[in-house]
Amino acid sequence: MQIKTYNTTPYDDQKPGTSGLRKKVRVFQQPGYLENFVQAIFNSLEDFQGKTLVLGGDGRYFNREAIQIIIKIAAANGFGELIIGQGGLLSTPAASNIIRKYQAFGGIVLSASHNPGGPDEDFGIKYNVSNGGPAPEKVTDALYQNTKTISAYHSAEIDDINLDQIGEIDIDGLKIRIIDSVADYAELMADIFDFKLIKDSIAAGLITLRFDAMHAITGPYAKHILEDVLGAAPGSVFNAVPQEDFGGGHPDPNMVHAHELTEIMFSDHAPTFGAASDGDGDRNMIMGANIFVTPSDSLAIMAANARLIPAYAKGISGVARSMPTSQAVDRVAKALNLNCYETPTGWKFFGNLLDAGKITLCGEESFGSGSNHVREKDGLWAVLFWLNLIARKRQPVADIVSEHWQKYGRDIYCRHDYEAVDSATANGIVDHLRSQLASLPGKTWGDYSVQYADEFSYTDPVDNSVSANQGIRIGFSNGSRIVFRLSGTGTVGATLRIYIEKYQKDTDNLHQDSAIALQQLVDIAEQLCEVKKRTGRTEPDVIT
Ligand code: VG1
Ligand code: CO
Repeated sequence: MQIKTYNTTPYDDQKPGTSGLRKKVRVFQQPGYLENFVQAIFNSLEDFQGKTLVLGGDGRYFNREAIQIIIKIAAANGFGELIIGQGGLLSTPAASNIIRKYQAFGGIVLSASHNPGGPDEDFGIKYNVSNGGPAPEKVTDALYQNTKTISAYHSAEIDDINLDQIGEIDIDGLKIRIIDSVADYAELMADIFDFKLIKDSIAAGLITLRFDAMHAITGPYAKHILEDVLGAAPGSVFNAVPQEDFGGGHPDPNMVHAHELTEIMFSDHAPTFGAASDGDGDRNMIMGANIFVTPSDSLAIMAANARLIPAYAKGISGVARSMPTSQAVDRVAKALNLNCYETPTGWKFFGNLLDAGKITLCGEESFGSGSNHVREKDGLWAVLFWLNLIARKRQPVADIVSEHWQKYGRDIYCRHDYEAVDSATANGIVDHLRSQLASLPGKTWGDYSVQYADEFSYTDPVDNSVSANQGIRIGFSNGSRIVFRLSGTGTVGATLRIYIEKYQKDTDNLHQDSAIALQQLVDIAEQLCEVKKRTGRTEPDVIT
């Protein structure tokens, strides 16, 4: 195999964010931009000669071109085998599974997840390590340092690979395997859940369902598992064909962007269960007839009922949630005497806890949950968990949620996002918040008295690494919280996220409207951060 070395100069904007590097497609299309980043990944790794690399993406615009470029750079850098999803497609959880199952050295996942796709939209790339999970910060830091000094990349002089043809090819000792994107993942799901029970419940009409794949990667996975294997009516999975631009929408499974599903679920012909997933298949939204389950509640309910699922029937070792996620799961952990961890935002922080067996389930408020079955969050896994739960409990979603609240109380929750804020203004908001921290404890607004105010810093209990500046937390003596942080996945300006949570244990008041219940805290948040005042905006871009 001929290997060519190309001189290059560094780009100064290749710092990975919450989940890899995300930029506009046109940024990635600059000469050497993707090549630099991929070579920098390999420069920061050791001892991978002859080993296996997994490659796949969510199918968005530029996915195929990027894969051909990466194949050539990986070949030139000495990998011995490349495992690639057919058509260049692998959902994020499926990629994680493939890395683990075939004991690969690592994997490259191409996705900008919930961000829109298309020539003028977003693209992304991230590196996952041998446990199947996103590279931890020490790896992404080394990779970033490399992008700043890179002077050359290597590329093999080989023809483009036919990504659509399943099979194995050998190029001068380099093995390239194109695999079915769905089969291994479907097998894993069948090992975790009681497929027979779910299938019988669907056949008996106890469960009727709609799944919105949002024109994204989960379509083929959901169609195969829910319709072909579990027998859901044809058409139950809709928007099921992955498109390069996700049909022009945001493939983000919340009630704002999955409005088609939301309308169905709040209509009088709603099925018993509804769900959606995101661009790369790691997020999930859970709904029942006339009810939306917040991701934080979903995690808590899964933890409380884990023993009803075959894979977790012997019990779970512990749970973790990202810092802004509501404390609902903490209450379950306390009652069941489970380990409970609060980590920074982003799945990479769960990896060590899962590897060490300290936790079995984990999740984030941003519509992500997962378990030790892979090292990524997993949208369809969460959907199957709920289907298995409904089939076991033989109860509607609304009753399962309501009973949970009766027992543990309810953490009423919402998140307000202010998107594409001028970066200097956003940093000014965070500085302003930071400057108030010392003086906030003891300050009172009506029922809310500040108990603590800090900037979250996390010390990993496994390797003792410290991640500082992970968001501003303001906790009130009645258990309520307001959290502020800047997004690490956006591609335009800055996104300010405000997370608001109120604990309600009075059993007569569990079903109140969350917007009304949280209004006072929303007002306090504005007084503290002044986002409306400083940006001139009157309301958030998205409320979830
Ligand atoms: C967001 C979410 C975070 C999630 C991340 C990646 O990050 O808040 O919880 O892990 O996206 O999810 P940020 O920094 O924008 O808040 V995915 O499904 O976009 O890979
Ligand atoms: Co995602």
